[in-house]
Amino acid sequence: MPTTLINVSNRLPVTVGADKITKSSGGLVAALEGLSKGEYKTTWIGWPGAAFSEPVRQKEIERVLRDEHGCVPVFLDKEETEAFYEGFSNSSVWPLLHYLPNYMHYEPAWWEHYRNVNRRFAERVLENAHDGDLVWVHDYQLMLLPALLKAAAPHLRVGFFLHTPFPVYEIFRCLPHGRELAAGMLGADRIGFHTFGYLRHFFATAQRLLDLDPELTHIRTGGYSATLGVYPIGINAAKFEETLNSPEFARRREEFRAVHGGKRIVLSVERMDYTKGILHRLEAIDQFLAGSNRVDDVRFIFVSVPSREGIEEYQALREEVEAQIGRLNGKYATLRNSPIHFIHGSVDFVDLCAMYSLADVALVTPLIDGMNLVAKEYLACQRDNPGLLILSEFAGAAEELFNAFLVNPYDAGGVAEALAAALALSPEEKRARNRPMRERVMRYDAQHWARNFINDLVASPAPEPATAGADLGGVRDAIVRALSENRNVALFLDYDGTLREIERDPHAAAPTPAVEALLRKLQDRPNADVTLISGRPQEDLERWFGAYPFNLIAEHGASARRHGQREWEQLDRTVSYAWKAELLPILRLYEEATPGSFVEEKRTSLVWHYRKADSQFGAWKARELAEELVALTANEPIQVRRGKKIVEVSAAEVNKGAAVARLLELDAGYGIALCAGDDQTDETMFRLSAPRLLSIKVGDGPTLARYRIAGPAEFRQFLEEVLTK
Ligand code: GDG
Repeated sequence: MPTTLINVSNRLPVTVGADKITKSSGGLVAALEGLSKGEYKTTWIGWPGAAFSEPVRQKEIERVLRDEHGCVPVFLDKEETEAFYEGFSNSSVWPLLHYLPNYMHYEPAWWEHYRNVNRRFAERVLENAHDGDLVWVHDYQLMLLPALLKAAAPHLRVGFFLHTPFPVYEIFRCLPHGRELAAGMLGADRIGFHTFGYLRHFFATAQRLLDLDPELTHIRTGGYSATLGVYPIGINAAKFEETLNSPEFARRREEFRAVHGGKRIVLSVERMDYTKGILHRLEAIDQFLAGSNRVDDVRFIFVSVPSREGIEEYQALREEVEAQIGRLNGKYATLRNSPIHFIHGSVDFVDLCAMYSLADVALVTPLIDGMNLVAKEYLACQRDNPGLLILSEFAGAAEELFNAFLVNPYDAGGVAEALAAALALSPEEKRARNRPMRERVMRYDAQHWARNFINDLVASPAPEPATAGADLGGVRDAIVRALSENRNVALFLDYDGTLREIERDPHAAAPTPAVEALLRKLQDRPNADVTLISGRPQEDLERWFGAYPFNLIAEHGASARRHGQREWEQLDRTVSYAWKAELLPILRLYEEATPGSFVEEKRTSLVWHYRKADSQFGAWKARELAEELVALTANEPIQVRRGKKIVEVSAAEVNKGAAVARLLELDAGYGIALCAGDDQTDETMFRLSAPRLLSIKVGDGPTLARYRIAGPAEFRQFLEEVLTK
């Protein structure tokens, strides 16, 4: 049985018009068409390109799209397309992804629509997806979709590919709701970018904006793990090859050769978009023409496909480009030539290939571009009569197209010089430059790109169980059985991050009503013997939990208060803390050198906190501090620990595990015991090997615990379930 691949993009690969449906021929369509039919059955989910409000018409379109094109439409009305597509996607997200905050606009209502439309897409995917299907989400319009899908169907394999650049954190953070967008992408099992630079920027953004602790290509969050990868998109090589071999192509090329009467042709093809550097290019052309004595021999052809015309910036750009071209043609036209030939529209595919093939130079100078397929397509057409590619060094394609003339599009003089040099290059040299690039472009084509991404998506580690499900069945059954047989169940429960969600400010982490409701159930349940165990001082535990009939263990196991007693017992009477005075000045040095960090002096330990510092800088300094402390205390019974945004130094003999072991010894009559915790200090409990002792890790990260549960909310729910059975 072929695997079903559900491809999700803003636009379907077809456009539904008033009386017919037209197929589009983009690279993505070709890439997916090229996947073997025996291996994959492809369904496409997206917007059909126009608003259809009548239910009867919608039903009919839906049927035809599904039966004849393998497509499932997401219908959007006019208001939605304006707010979701032209608004948030193209006026807020697009400019920022392209480092142009000055072009950014934002309206809260757009964001609401963006969220709703992403939800609508999620519903459509979930209606159509079954276990074992692959879902591949494309681009910046659908950044929330991966996490929405994962939350509803954790076992679905979800991939996300970003076709644009991903900018540095300082730019991305300007985007209102950037945090939600990055978190949305992280719902995917695999996230693909065109270049390593974009991947690196996303990685740093996840670290700094979302406060995550990623490993170079893996980012774990909410029980899931996203793997990042680099997949430079290619062109539909087979279609170009086929067209170059067609008689139609040869005919058109000859026709155009005659039209342009022996002139040198410099070609630019793009959507009319401010990222493509059109005005900067015109400035370079002005400088070139001003310095050239062969103005009549060169013709610049601009194919500018109308794009996003509902957006003000795009209308303004069009006007400015047309005015500028008018000025330049006025300035440089002679009776023999008008140097710039401007087409505001698209040309058909064979014509495009003929022009690519005829052009002496392709001038591709975006200010920034995710990849830029035009550059690759131009090379594909340089088979017999080679021309030269001048390419912006800020296009993703520049990383692969190493033999092109690379230029800085902001440097008009430099681009003008490159133009003059390109026109003067010998055919042999052009051929030599193009050959290895063309080979690469034809070999690593769109099909290769899609296959690579999908193979890696299939090979991504299986999604980790986020919630109990079958995996927690064993521990649940054991507790329920013990309770039903009236045996004691000893519960050793960490507080912060286990029973209750972590707060940035530890003082704000008082028990919530949900936690209190659970604690009351625990206190009322006969045979449940509860110990709350924490790194917090005695006062916190007494204030919040003093009234419950629970054992309390404070300060990571340095002191305990048995249920029914008023006094705290020091478990660390024999431990010396003389080292605190010696190590404190070192921690102070790090406090001083790391803005936002601070030292906390506890009775039993010293803690350097950096959760309010820049997370990358903080993590770097934490590593340095931990190494320094480990080296200094190598021969002493002192433990240095890197926890969540902290480095802590404490006495090695004092830990939660030792305290739990002591209680278990004192009360060996328990039927079953369970310890649960979320961070490294809880690992000392998980390491214990007492009989009938079970362990649950709450949240991400490596652990010795036998079971895992996604977070405090899921853990509370789990306890409620076992207590009420
Ligand atoms: C986004 C990213 C990334 C253009 N004019 C005509 C025409 N085209 C075709 C070209 C090419 C496509 O449109 C443009 O693709 P680009 O890659 O150059 O740019 P974007 O549209 O901005 O695409 C970009 C891409 O996604 C893929 O990931 O490379 O960085 O911004 O295929 O041939 N086709 C025809 N007539 C035209 O007049 N037939």
